[in-house]
Amino acid sequence: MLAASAALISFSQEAVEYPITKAMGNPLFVDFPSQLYEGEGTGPFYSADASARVWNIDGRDVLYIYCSHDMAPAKGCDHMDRYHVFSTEDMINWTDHGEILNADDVRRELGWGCDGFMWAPDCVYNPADQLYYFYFPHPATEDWNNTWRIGVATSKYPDRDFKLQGYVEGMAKRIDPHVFIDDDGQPYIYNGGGAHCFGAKLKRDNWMELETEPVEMQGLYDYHEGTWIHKFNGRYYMTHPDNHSPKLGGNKMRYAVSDSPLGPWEDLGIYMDPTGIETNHGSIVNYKGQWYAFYHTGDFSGRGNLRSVCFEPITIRPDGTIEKVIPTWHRSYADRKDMK
Ligand code: FUB
Repeated sequence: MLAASAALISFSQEAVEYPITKAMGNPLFVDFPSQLYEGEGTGPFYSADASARVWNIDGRDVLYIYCSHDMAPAKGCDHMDRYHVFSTEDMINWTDHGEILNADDVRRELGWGCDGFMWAPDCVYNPADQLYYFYFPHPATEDWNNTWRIGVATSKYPDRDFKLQGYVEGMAKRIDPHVFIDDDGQPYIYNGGGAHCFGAKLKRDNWMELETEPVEMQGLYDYHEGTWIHKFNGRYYMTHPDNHSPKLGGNKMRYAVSDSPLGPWEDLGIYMDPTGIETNHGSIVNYKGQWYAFYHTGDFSGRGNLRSVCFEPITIRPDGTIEKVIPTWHRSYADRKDMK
């Protein structure tokens, strides 16, 4: 039923000019057009795995979303073959800056890769060389489950002109790269999946090379994938989806704290209830003084593999605990005019 409602949204079949800006609420980005997977025409833009980053651009704080792109028709997560970048300055008007990278680019320019499988990415800014580093998980061959690499592309801009550089050698063959830069400028890189999470230092003068061997993070509870680190009052917070069963609503989002970016971690429990689909994956960011949790749902499509990024304002209490978030996915669905 939900999928049929979503299909009522129609888009122009003409070539799309980027950037495009539209006012929207949860679920985000579905009002933007998306190409179909190996098909003619366009449909709603489905997105997942949001990495939210705030950068000062020409004196203005701008929030960027680097996320993966669920392509319709979906076949599991196999067809996710490209990335777009989004931004906002008011959490209402969102800009789609267009595609920055796809799986064909990786195969053509780096000589490895496979169709699809451009999964949860991240992006950070290196002030030393004034480049944005875009990290993405992608298999080296069609044997996708055993050959994951963490690819890297860089750009002078946060939203365009990314050039593929290679991959981070020595990482675990797992997904969902995340880079955290500590206050002293030291970058750390994480990835994980299949209940294991790894972290390592990147070289300060080369953000594509490891300074230390990846070590498995200790003390996490029911870790699934989707590592995200933020710092609050001098402590390190890791948020991640757990393994909560899809039959019971899907992944919950948990958090753990540490006095070190590489743990050991102390689990502090759940900060977000399931969103009704198998996976969740998100990020936590402070924008203009307000903390936000980004996550994804399948509420617009009714399909677990045609997801939509959403966000909720959250409260981190003075004692460092996070007030539990009830995702507004039911309300956002009911509120949509085109669903009535
Ligand atoms: O989007 C593809 C995969 O699904 C991501 O890499 C995981 O975190 C899960 O959200």
